[in-house]
Amino acid sequence: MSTFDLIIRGGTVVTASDRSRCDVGIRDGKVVALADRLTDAGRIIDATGRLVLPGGIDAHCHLDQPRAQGLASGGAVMADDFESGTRSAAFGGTTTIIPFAVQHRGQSLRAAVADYHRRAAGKAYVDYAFHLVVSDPTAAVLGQELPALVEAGCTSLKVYMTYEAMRLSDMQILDVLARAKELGALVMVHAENFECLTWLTEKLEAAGKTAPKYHATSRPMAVEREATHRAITLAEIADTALLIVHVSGREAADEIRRAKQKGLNIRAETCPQYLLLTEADLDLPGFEGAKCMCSPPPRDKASQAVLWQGLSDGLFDILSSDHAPYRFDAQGKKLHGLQAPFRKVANGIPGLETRAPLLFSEGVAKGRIGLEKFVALNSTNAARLYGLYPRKGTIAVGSDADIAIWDPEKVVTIRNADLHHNVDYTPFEGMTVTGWPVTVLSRGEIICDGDTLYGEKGKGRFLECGVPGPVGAVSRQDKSGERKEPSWISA
Ligand code: DUC
Ligand code: ZN
Ligand code: ZN
Repeated sequence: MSTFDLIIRGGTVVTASDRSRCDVGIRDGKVVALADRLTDAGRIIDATGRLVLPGGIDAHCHLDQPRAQGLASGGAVMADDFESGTRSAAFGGTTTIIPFAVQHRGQSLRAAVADYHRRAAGKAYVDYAFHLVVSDPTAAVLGQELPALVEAGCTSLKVYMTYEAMRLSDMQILDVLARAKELGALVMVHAENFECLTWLTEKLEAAGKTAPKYHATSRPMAVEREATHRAITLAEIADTALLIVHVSGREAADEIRRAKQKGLNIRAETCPQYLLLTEADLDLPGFEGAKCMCSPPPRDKASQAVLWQGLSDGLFDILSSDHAPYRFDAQGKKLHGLQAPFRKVANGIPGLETRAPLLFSEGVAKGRIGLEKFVALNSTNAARLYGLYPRKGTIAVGSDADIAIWDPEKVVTIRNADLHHNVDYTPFEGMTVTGWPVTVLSRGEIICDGDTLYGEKGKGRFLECGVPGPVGAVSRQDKSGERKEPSWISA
């Protein structure tokens, strides 16, 4: 028997803190050696001239969520399930995803999670964890269900300040924040002011302004800025951590910077669409602009510059896709027809496969961020944030061998026809990127090589998240009073 199952030879191994030319030895799905020259393996991958990076972690994506009214979807169908979504992720160098188990009002949170486990079972190509969405924080949910789910490894949850069927009042958000603090869970927030955007939407509709471009008009930067400020204030009052997700505008970014400068425990996420698209992309002929409709909407060039600055200087902790797989057909964006007012069009765009290549190309290849920062934003910070580090998010002895081998010079023009999701468009169609992951491993097994899928569906496993980094100071206690570590530490 060989010493290693696999050696990745001669590449440049990059982590969030350093880089070195070395071989990576893998056995039983884990990295077991990093050294100048390793020998004796069942298989050797020549990575000369390549970058050997931790697999990406897309910590914000939506897959196979049940249809419902009063949500971002407007009743549209999600075209990607755990099979097509994780396949697409893998081809883009992402080896862990964290989608959302959504509680609908009146529903038990535990039932929502049980349903989501059923949807994922036997389908995933890469490992996955779940965030929760809490839309009905009853005494039973906060008192019994949430603690049980945190114990079961769902240690992060999202709350909404908008959408009729999802939004919580400030008082409810305070209740959730306070409970999450006790449990050692991390709260994420969708920060848009519901009443302001509803008021603006009604005015626009009364004036007959219902085309996709008015989606952006109905949700100006102030709508996001105010809600971001309020959410930060609520976290300050509850004296706990908060993650602001999908930040789009420079004004919201300013609020986050101020909060961080004050020493508040605020974390932030942005997405490729806010770095690369603007409001003008919603203003295309006919219904085309709906392809770039998401909430919050893309902003302006000045916001893009502020977000890039924030990615490079640590304002933003992670870059996620917010993959929301609505097709451009009658099941998706066109569910209510081509003349549908923007209010009825599904909010969200696909991006699991293009997330990391876009960050690499626009960030590293264009000199906006260094390689180590890319690894941090693409992988390591999400692992730390959500209690998966160092099992995921790095290349170190003992870590899972989730690895993406990148050709930093490969030039790819993004075409939806070449992507592996089940959505019939990409908002990034025709963009040319430099750098692409050419070989991708999940726990030591090659799942993609070039255009070929080698992974087996169903091999991706559910990950129990440990204590999230920002709330790491809080000790989670089990019934015996002992601190509960993430299961993989004791495994
Ligand atoms: N919020 C998300 O996080 N994703 C899609 C749409 C939305 O409103
Ligand atoms: Zn959201
Ligand atoms: Zn989302």
